[in-house]
Amino acid sequence: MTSSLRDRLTLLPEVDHALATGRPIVALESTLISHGLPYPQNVEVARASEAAVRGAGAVPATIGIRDGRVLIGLDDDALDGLATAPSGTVFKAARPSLSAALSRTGWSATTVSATMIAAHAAGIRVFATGGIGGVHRGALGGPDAIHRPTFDISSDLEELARTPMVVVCAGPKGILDVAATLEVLETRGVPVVAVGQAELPGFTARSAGIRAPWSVPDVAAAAALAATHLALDLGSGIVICVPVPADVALPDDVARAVAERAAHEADEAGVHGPALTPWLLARIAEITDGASVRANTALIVNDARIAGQIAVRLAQVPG
Ligand code: PSU
Ligand code: MN
Repeated sequence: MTSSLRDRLTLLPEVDHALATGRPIVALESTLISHGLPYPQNVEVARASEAAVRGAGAVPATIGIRDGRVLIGLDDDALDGLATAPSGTVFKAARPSLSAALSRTGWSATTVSATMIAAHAAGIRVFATGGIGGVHRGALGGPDAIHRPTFDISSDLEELARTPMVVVCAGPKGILDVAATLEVLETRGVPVVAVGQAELPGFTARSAGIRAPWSVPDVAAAAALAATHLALDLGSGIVICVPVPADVALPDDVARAVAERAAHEADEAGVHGPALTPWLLARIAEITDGASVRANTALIVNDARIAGQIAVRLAQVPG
């Protein structure tokens, strides 16, 4: 009953074999499947992400929690089970709720923080997601605060500060106070790197309207920087940001305006806590008539592909 995290891992045979033989592996999270996207786009994107990792020459390991076990790699049935579980029955597991997730029966999906914990325990070094969580608008007061500060800052940021892992995303989610999110990451020692552009990628938009702290010209340079970061053993992760594919990107100003509108509506509706991010993503999908979902699915698959390429390069460097 009181097993360690390692004792609770159930590895898919393919992932187990890849770990034993030093093959490149990419962890994928499951909250974007259960809470981030509607059915059937969620299961389609989960499958397409795994295929993109394979296409790059790496092994995918989608991570979820079921009946007290942390599953490192989901087979087809498990992926379907998670994606089609009745809405509201899948628990959202982050660092603070990991013990609760492991104490209940049924499915829990892992957020960026919980996926990093599980992937690190398994020995995986590269992870792909859509957009990391961060400082919500109004968390700190100031011009974006509608009432008093909410202090709603994702546990993703704390995890990035304390778990050495390469996290590939399309930038912090656009629903956030992105500038404040970057400041927290800087304070906590987490490099944030844009690939192929000076501007920070803006999740469903190409640019967040802010210069990225660092940028590198291409994936090879991103992989080299990530290898150096991990080798220094600083303890923290590194965030590699690749822009959403141009053909489905929302215009920068549209993405920003919609995010602001949704944040105001969430405040008026009194939505807060772990429900806030899923609520905002769903509301933005409604407001944009599905355009945000098209961008979100494309960027997730693109991130998985790039993460696969980085994992392949890292596997050539002893870790
Ligand atoms: N990326 C997406 N969609 C998502 C998420 C990421 O494209 O739904 C999830 C991740 O699991 C991330 C979570 O950790 O949103 C952030 O939730 P919160 O703000 O409650 O920490
Ligand atoms: Mn939160």
